[in-house]
Amino acid sequence: MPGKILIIDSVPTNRIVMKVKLCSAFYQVVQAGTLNEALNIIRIDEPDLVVVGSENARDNEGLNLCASLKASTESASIPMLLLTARTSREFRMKALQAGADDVFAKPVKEAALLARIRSLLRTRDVNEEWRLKDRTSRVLGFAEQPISLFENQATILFATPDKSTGLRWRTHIKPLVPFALLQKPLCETLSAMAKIATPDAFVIALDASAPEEGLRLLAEIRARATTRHCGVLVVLENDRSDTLIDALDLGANDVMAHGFDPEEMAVRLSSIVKHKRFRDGLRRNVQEGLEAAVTDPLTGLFNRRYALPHLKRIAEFSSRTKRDFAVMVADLDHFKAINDRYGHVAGDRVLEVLSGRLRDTLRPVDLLARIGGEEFLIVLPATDRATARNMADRLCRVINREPVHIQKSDIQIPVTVSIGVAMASDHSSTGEISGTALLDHADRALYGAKSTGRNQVTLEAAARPVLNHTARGH
Ligand code: GH3
Ligand code: MG
Repeated sequence: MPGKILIIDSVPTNRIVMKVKLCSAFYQVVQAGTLNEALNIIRIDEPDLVVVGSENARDNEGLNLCASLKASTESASIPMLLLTARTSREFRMKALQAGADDVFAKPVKEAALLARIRSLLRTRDVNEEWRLKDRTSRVLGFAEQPISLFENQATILFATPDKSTGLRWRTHIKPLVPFALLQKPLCETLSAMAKIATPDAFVIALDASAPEEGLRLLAEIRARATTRHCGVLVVLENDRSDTLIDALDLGANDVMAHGFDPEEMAVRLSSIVKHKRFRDGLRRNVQEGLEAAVTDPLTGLFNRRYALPHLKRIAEFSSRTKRDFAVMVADLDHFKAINDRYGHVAGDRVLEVLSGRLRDTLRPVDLLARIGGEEFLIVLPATDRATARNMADRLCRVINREPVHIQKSDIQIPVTVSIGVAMASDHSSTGEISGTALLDHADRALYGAKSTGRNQVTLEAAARPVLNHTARGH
């Protein structure tokens, strides 16, 4: 089933006619004759979309129904269409202001109505998907940011066939919306995107005689990664349902079928921007949640959850390319004593500062992760033994180079580190190199470095210290 639609109409025959139309397009249909019946249905089993039908004599009833559904928290986010016998602009404006997503005049053009339903359901699906992901991030304890819809001014770009239309529209819209307004000729809009910040929404004017250019721009906007999430409002100069259907199916968020009208455009644009900003917020939350899931909050380094699969991928890549790589485990020396002597907060600061020193010394391609309290995993891809040894030596030195200064208490804490190193090439004769096995080997080498004095590097194959910074006076 492509979706569930609730028809609300006080006239039973109208409901039946509409039900037949929607069922033939494979929608599941439920019906209500009054607002209360509708709210009961919504409470039990939320529909994906609501179609409100209203008769001439009862048009205000239809408007009130829309307003009541928008006002109820249970139904506020469900898209809503109003079918009416009235065709006046005034009535259309009232319906949009009451919360309807669109208004169709009876007799309804079935294909256009179905295209509008498809478009609204598609948007709703996308919103739901992001809402679900956002909820997951929150349940996991990430992404606590509330969504702010208008933290900075939204930008709208008018793409019109000629400059004068764009100018006229901007002038009329400006007093009605709090947005920054730009304009470009249709044919230059895409090339302009490389030079300007991506707008929140596009308004595309379709030339009645040659709508192809505008439709092509719409398709490009939806295809490109940078503009895919922008809102799009299409303006048709004549009420051509084939063009309207094309625009909706190509991904327009909304279509003005009766040409330019400043008030109507302001209402539709505000709704598009609000929805777009809401989705942006959800997406950002999910992105930040994903980052938080793989990041250690104290040091900002990757955590074990990220590091181990990454190590596995490096091992697989190395097996394929036959290039050696190094796995290191670095562990701070006598860290417990640092905590005991200076306190846990100072200990945390030491971890932060030293993580920064390690990060600044490694190359961007190297992996650095905090895999235990004061234990770090370092992986150097495509690296031979001599280079790995040099790098481990440098890391030892940068940790020991100068004590960590704790500003608050103005104390200096000297710290050293021991590093165990395992080289993939020492194990490649046994076939596939396993990242976790190499990690075990590096751990064993680290044990060697600890047991023979600390503040030094031990290579697994050598199994003895190769550098001793204490002895060298560091
Ligand atoms: P060794 O030289 O043998 O590694 O000795 P060590 O004291 O560093 O090792 P041990 O495993 O005995 O102690 C590690 C200490 O690290 C114990 C724990 O309190 C501390 N630690 C672990 N995680 C954190 C943290 O996030 N912050 C702080 N301040 N201390 C931590
Ligand atoms: Mg330690």
